[in-house]
This record gives sequence, C-alpha cells and structure tokens, in this order.
Amino acid sequence: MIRLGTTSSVYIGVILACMMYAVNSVSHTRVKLINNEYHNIVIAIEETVPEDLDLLDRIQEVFTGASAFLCEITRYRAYFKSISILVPRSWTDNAEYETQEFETYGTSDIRIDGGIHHGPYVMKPTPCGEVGDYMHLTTKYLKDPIIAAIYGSYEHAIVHEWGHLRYGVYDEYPGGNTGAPYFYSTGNGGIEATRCSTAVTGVMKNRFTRADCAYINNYPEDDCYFYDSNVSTAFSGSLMYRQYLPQIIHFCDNKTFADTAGSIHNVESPSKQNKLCDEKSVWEIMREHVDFADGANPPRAGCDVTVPEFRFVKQRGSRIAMVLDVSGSMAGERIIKLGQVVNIYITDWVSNGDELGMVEFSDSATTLSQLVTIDASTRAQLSALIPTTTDGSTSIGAGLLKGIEVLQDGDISRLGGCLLVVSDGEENTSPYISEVIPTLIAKGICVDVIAFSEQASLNLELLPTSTGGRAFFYSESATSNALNEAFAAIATRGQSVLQQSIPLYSNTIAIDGGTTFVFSFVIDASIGINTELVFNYLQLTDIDVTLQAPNGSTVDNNSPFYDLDSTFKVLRIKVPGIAEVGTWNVSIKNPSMSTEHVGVTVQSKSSVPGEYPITVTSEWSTNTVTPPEKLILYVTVSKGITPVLNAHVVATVERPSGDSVQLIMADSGGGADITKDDGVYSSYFTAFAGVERYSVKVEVTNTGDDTVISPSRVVGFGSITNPDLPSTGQQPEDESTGTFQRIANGGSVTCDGSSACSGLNDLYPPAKIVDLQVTKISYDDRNITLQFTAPGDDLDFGNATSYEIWMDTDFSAMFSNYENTTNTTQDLFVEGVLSSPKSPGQTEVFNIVVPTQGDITYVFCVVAIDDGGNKSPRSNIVSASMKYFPQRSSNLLFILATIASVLVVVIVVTVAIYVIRRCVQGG
Ligand SMILES: [Ca+2]
Ligand SMILES: [Ca+2]
Repeated sequence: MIRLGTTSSVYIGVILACMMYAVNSVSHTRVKLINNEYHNIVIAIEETVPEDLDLLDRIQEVFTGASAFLCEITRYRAYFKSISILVPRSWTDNAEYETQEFETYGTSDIRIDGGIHHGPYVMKPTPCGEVGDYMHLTTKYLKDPIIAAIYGSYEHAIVHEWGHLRYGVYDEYPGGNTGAPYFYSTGNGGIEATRCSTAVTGVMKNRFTRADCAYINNYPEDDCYFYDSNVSTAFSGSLMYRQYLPQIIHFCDNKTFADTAGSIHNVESPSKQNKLCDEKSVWEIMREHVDFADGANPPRAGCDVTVPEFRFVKQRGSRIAMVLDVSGSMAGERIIKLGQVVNIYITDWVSNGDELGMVEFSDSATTLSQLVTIDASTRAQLSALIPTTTDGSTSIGAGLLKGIEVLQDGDISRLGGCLLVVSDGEENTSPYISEVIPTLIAKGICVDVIAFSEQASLNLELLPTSTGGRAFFYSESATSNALNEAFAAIATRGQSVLQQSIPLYSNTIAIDGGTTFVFSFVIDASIGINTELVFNYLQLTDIDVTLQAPNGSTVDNNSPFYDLDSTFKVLRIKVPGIAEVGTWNVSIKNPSMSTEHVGVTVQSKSSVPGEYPITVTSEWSTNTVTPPEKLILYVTVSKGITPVLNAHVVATVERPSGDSVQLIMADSGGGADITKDDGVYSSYFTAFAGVERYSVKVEVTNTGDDTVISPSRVVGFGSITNPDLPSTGQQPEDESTGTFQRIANGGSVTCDGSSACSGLNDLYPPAKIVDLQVTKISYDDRNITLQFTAPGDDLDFGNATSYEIWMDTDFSAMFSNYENTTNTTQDLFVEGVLSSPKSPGQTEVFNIVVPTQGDITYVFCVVAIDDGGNKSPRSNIVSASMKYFPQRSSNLLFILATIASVLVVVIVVTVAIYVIRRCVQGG
C-alpha cells in the first residue's frame, strides 16, 4: 500500500497559468518557484525498474528531508512544494495513481534507474546559471543508507545536486569529472588546496605513505591529497564543495553577504565553478537566477512547513493531436507530401497505446478524428482520414482551439497532452496564435511545430517557446528530408529509448528518369529489430527497390516484406527478425521518363530487448536568437547513460540564403563544450545569413576503432571516478562501438533582428577561454608553461587573430581588472606565438620566462582578439609558484624504503577499494 502524501491537483492549473519558459536551455522542465514553493517537479522511475512500493516511500522521505534543508540553505527562500512521481507502465494499476498530465520520463527533472553508478549526478551540458537537464539517482542509492552515506546525508547530497540542476552552478571540488587541479599557488609562492571556502581546514599528505607531500616542479606530487577535517565546529561553505562534510551547511557567497566567515567564496580556487562562472560564488549566481532575480521570492519568516505534496502518476502512452494546415497555399505537392508523412507517422512511427487525434484547419477548423488509442485497426482508420484537398485562408488559432478540444476529449478540466502543428502560411484570419497561447499554457499543453516552407509564419515559434515544445523547419529544398525527420523525432517524444525506432539514414535523393541510384547503410550490433526502410515519391510510375543484406540475400518487389502503397506513393520494406550486422545495399530504380525525388528513411530498434542501443539526440539551446546572444547546438551520443567518445559528429546547418554550413562537433571541453569526454558534443553557431529559420541535421559515425563506449563515465557529467578515493586502476575498459551510423534532426532556430542576423557585421568576439592551465613550472629556468584550447574569431568558429597574455604577482589585481596588470610581450616566450592563434579546438602551448624567483606567485590570464578587434572576456586565472621547494631526496635507501611502503599501502588500499567498489560504483 502506498502511503500518499497530501495530494491536490488544483494547484497545477494555477501554477501552469503563470508559467513561461524563462529559463533558456535544452531542458523542458516545468518547475517554477512561486511564493518560495517549487511546483511541478517530476521524479520519474525508469521503465525497467521492477515494481517496488517501498521505493515510493523512500523517495518521499528523502525529498521531504531535502526540502527542509533547501529552505535553510536558501535563507528561507525556496523549498519543494509539489512533486509528481511517475511510475513505469509495467507496474500494476493502483487506484491511487492519478491521470498523467504533463509528466513524461523524457522531460522529468529527476530520474531513478536500477543502474550501478550510485553517486548522484546531474546531466548538465549548459552554461553557468542555466538549468541542467536532469538529476540521476539509483534505486539502491535511495534504499540503502550505507551506500548513500558515502555521498553524505541525503539532504546534503540532494540539495548539492539541486544546485547543479536548478541554479546551474558547478562543483567546487578538484579532480574527477571537474578536471580541476588539486592545488594552486596563493600569495608569496605558498600552496593551497583547491576548495571553497578556505575555512575548511585539513592537511596535505601523500595518499599512500601519509608522509608530507613532496614537490616536483614546484607543484605537489601526484599522490598528494588534501584531507579535510570534518570535526570543525564552525559552520561553513560551500555545499558545492565536498557535500559529505557535516560542517558544510551553506552555499558560498561574497564577503558582503556570506552567512558566516567560513562561507566566504574562495575566488582563487581553480574550481570548475570559478572557471565557468567568472569566479563568482554560488549565491552570486543564484541571485541572478530567474527564481531570485530582482528580489523575487524574498525570504519567509522561517522554515516551519516544508513537507512537499506528492502525487503518484502512472506512465501511459502520449496524447497527441495533429493540427494540419489545409489552406489554399498547401495545394499541389505540399498536401501530397504532408499526406505521405502523416501516413508514415500513423502507420509506422507512433507507438501502440499512444492516443492520437487529427484536426485540419484553413479559415476555420474541423475535427477529422477524436483521440483513438493506436493499434493495427485504428492505424488504418486514421490513415483513411488524412486530408487530401485544400482551400481558404489561414487561422492557426482556430486549429489550435480545435486541437485543444480533441486533447480534452469531453473533459474540460483535463490537462496535458501535445499538439503537433504543421503550417505553410502567414496567419491571416482570427483567432491568432497569440490569443490562444494563454489557454495552452493554462492547460499544460505542449506544442511542437513544423514550419512548412519559408512562407510559414514566424509566429509559429511562439508556440514551442511558450509551451516547452520543439520547432522544426522543412525548406522544401530538393535534398531535404526534414519533413520526415521532424515527424520521426516527434514520434519518440515521451517514449522510452528502449522502444524507440532509431533513425540511421535519411535523405531525399534526385534520381534521373530511367536510372538507378545505389546507397548503403550499416546495421551495428546494438540495433536490428524492426528494421524498416520507407520510401516516398511523387510521380505516377512506382519506384522499384532492391535491398541486399550483408550475406547477399535480397528483398525485391516479389518479396512478402515488400509493401507498396500506390495511393500514398509510399514503399515500405520490413526486414524480418533481427537484421544482420554489416553493410546493407539499396538500389532504387526510377522507371519513369523524368527525374523523381525519393525520400528515404531507414530506422531500426534495439537488438536486445531491455538493452539500450546507441542513440543520438540533438537540440539547439533556444528557439529564437538575436546576435550577439549565444546560440549553442548540443549533440548527445550515448548508449543509455554511457557516453560514446571520439565519434565523428557533423552538423549541417541549412541557412535562409540556401547554402549550408558544416560544423564538426567536438566533445573537447573547450568553447561551448563545458565537459570533455561526457558524450555531449557542443558547438556555438554564429554563421548567420539572414532573418529566418536555420535547421540542422546531424550525422554521426565511428572514426575507425577510436570510437568507444566508455563505462567509467556517464553522459552529460563525465568521469565517475570518485576523486576522493585513490585510483585503483580497475576502471571498466572502454569498448569499441564498431561501425555504426545515426542521424538526428535537431530542429530549427529563428534569427530575429535584421541587421544582427545579416552576418555582415562582426558581432561575436572569440569565446572566453575556460581551460587555461599551468602544465609545468621550472624553478631553475624561471620557466612556466601555460596551455589552453584555441577559441575562434566568432566564439569557436573561424580563426582568432592574436592573443594577449596578462601577468601579475597579485591575484586580486588581476581579478578586479586584468588591464591593470602586465601585458606580456613575445620576447618573454620561448614557446608559442602571440600573433598566430591555431584553429579553434586545437591545443595552444605558451612557455614564458618570468622575471624573478623566490617567495612569489605569478598569476596569468589570456584574452583572444579577432580581426575586427573584438576581444574575448579574460580567461580563467591560473597561478604558479616561483618559491624554492627542496626536491625529493635522492638517498637510495630512502627511495627503496618508500617503494616498499608504497607497495604495502597500495595492496591494502586496492583491496579495500575493490571491496567498496563491489557494492558501490560512483562519483
Ligand atoms: Ca562535452
Ligand atoms: Ca568575430
């Protein structure tokens, strides 16, 4: 029996009415802070987790505790108020489960699975201050307090993760996925441990010998570690540092506002937080967040009532109403193509159990089908209702209102569901989009739009922007298959990846009359079930296709798996069983006299039920952009939560000018990519060429044997090596993906602002360098080696023109205004040329001879400049000590003794770690 919290559905309507998607990010969260209360939090349990009602109790206990602590640490400004817990479809029905509204697994805020990486983490590829995608927890973490204790108390750990997820701040501890060094040099050549705040006391010792740390090249030896004292009675910060330390109960803040002397932010620490957030403290970022900016949600009197209300919802199929434009401008090829893709969507891509309805609109709207639950017979019924005639003007608002009616299915209090709007025109008849948006928001309905041609109203994008939907654009260019790709992407919304059809190949191919076109695609080991090829064409003469498997066997028009629909002009070939791994060849013959444009889509599902295939998702950071605002494209390549590294990721951006730009996407930790090797390949886009829509298609393949699945990492986070445990050298090994290919349509983004979008003015400076580091210090030669990733002319695109490397001996001078420090000149460098930056993404090395040795610390920053004289913001600040440190003794006996003691400790520690890791994998 589930012990329900106090539940109430009334609040959701109220909350959604005030909700807009102010948080600019790939996240589709609906969380909103109102009167200090967080509403609409969704905690979703992954489909493969077995039924477990105790788990629901544990979730309530853990989040109730975390809510109270969140209230305290936010100075009485925020706590968890309404939480929906989404249980898998496979669990048995329970009268206490309420109707699913806006909640889906794919848009949930907190995801729980039965995985083995028990350390809580947040998938967050986004810039400082922007919300992350989701928090990941395991069932074992929630249910086993011994495992959980490794990461500190539940409230400390959950609120630490909430800091990442909601406020967009980063870790302040060194090592592991943060990539931050363990030590830095502070004033007068002294060495400090990377931490926040400096009031957290501790000792520096060798991990293995427990002896004082030796110094090599003026930096503590590799095995040197800072052991925090956890017995301090002074309450300190920062919770984004090691949250398991009991004395840490604050977020750090600047000197003026810090809760205690022990929670004053350490601006000198080379943490990920400082690198990516301009050395600002967590509270300084939080005060700029939409939840608290401009005095929003001022403090309450206290934290007496912080128990959340929990609602239990069982996951069901999605509820979608298609809203199709049949106005006069859709006549001719447009309505035929729309009919084809809707037919393919209904027949092949929507899942059994989903509910689907259909509306057409011109100057008014008509319901073609109420919601029906998808199965073999309803697929055929719905296909028969696809519109084929066009007439009249365009009222998108009328279509939306009819779509809402269909989603509500006779119950006007019903919330949620999604509309899929396809339109090719300017709205010219009321009601208009803007008039309907408040209703859509109030009813929690999301709207995906497909803009069909350049003539489609630019107001369409208001719909996804204000309702959390997605925008796609089909340019009608002869080679674009974006209409099919958009429907395929929308069909997977809310679907578990385990059930999804994975797109491998998508193209529109022009084939001359009487000729044959040949192409091939690859089936890899992670896919193979329900492999299907779909072809759509326009002419009267049917195309003729032959498919050849790697073993040479063929499917042609005599085969039972060859299904030609001459009415819609759609040909389907379904490969029976599990498709053979390897290269499949396809030949398409055009028997007619004239050129035929054939749309081709190849999809397949996971080859092993319950096992994740390699998937690719792609999304822009926003739907609308005005330069010099930054626009980021994110491409995620993973197998479940395990990232795929070193993949070849090419994004082709179709521009209004008609020509396209290719971006080679990198998972390098430079530029827009904030974490190296986390399976998220991120890149800025700056090559605007007009006010209009930009649409992106992403193609991903392996690069020889270098492309690997990396089980010691998780997607959107990076390495899960626990930086607070010595490395055991027993990390699970990377595994080659073999040959594979995937495609994804990342949807469209609209550039808004005629001169800003023209591309004629250089509006973008080089990107801020965030990975400046000191790689070597030589005391004897007064020599310091600096390294960083080259930015570009426009953020990370094109080549920058020159660098300035600024130097000082006082951190605070550089922190307050780097231009008051010394601008170094080329003659000081023995390696690196200031006037010739490398291509973006490449590693730059500069080796400088500094003026003096002694009890002195040098600090540096780098600024990149483009050909228009635009300067990047200054980089992160790094430090290097020029103090004299005695080098390690060369006494042979000492060395032998050290080796012996190290070996003993290594063996003991390795065994201990192995025992711990048997039950706990985490970071
Ligand atoms: Ca990355
Ligand atoms: Ca520029």
